[in-house]
Amino acid sequence: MARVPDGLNLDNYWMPFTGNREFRSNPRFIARAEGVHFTDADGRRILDGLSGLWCCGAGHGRPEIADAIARQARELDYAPAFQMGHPLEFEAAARLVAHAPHGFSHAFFCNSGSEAADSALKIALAYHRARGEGARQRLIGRERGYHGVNFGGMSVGGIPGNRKAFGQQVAGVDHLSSTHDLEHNAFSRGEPQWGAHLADELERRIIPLHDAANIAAVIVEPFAGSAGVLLPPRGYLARLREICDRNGILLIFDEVISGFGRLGYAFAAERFGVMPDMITCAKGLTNGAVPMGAVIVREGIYETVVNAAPAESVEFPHGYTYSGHPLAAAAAIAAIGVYEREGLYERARELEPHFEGAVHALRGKPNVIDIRNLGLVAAVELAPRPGAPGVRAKEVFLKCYERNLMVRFTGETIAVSPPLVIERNEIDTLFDILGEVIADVA
Ligand code: PXG
Repeated sequence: MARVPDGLNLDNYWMPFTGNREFRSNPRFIARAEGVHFTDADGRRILDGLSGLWCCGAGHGRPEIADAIARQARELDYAPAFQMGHPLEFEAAARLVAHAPHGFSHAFFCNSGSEAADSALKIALAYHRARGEGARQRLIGRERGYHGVNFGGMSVGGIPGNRKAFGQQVAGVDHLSSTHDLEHNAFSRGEPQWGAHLADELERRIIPLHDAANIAAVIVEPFAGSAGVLLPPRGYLARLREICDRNGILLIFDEVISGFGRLGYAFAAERFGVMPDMITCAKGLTNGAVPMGAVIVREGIYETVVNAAPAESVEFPHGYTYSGHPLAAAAAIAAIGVYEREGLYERARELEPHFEGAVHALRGKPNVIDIRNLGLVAAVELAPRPGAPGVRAKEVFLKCYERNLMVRFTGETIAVSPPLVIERNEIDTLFDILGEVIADVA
């Protein structure tokens, strides 16, 4: 069993999304991180196969980011977020909008991906109301989608385990079907070929049921991350865009995971050549160093909401004490600077073929029923152990950790998405360990 740091009291912390009892029986403590490695409380170096939790694309311990945060903490630790401004939040918004695809104009700041999702949904409702279409209140998500844990995001999300304990959801929500289909798409390299027509369900089932005039927005992840790396079939997102356009429905891409280089571009929207009306992001926005989320809106959305309200009113009564927090703004500016200066998105594109080859080399290992990849994201899906769903993947996760590799498990799937600064030989090490462990766990 790994060491618990001396004298540490484990009695009072209620851990998020964690088996609290299991953790205490087998504690795993991270002490430090640098580059693509963690160091645990025992001094073991552990290869970070998931960029933290999909957030540290530039690698850990970046001095540029740490220095920017430290400088800012000394200069201005906090400024009131409402009715007052500080220069850095405006600068961070300008940098983020410039970093986003052409046609986006404003960024609204919050502190997490969950808050970004709920903020985007509220912007959609306010936007339609400002245009005199206040009946547009229905929100459409997708089965197996994840948009965080707040009530809006949970409701449009489609992971049953995240919803069933909480009963009441936001009303007026419906869900598209998931695009995940092993029968047609198992072992696809890159975007799966089959399934663009699944977008038509919006027009065939959902719009006739609710009436387009009542639908505010469709929110999807360009690829579903938390549910196990479910990739969009080729042409699917473009078709969703067309249907939304024809029906006056806003399209929101939740890019909390797919943003900041995971797919080799600042945002997945660019990679797929499909522009949503809003992009939500978080995680990589500060390289994970300070909590921060954002909603980036297309030209016209801010103007519509703001100009519809009386002069000198608070046009959009929504925001957080820590929206645009000085430390987060400093971290975001520094992180975007690192991504741009070091060309990390191009680097991810260059590494993609090697990464793809390395993960698909695990085909044929015991119980591997699918391997999928795009950008620097990959997943290996395992057959469930009869009578014990999910246990096999969890065992793989725990055994990888014992062998100095951090991956993520979700359901029957192992997800991998290392920092963009990873080297080719480290990619090889990552998949060698994963392959050995999958064989061991059989
Ligand atoms: N949207 C998406 C698409 C996400 O992936 C959130 C919203 C919520 O973000 P916050 O910052 O509120 O946690 C997320 C978060 C995993 C994993 O292993 C994924 C997330 C978080 C933790 C673990 O798949 N995604």
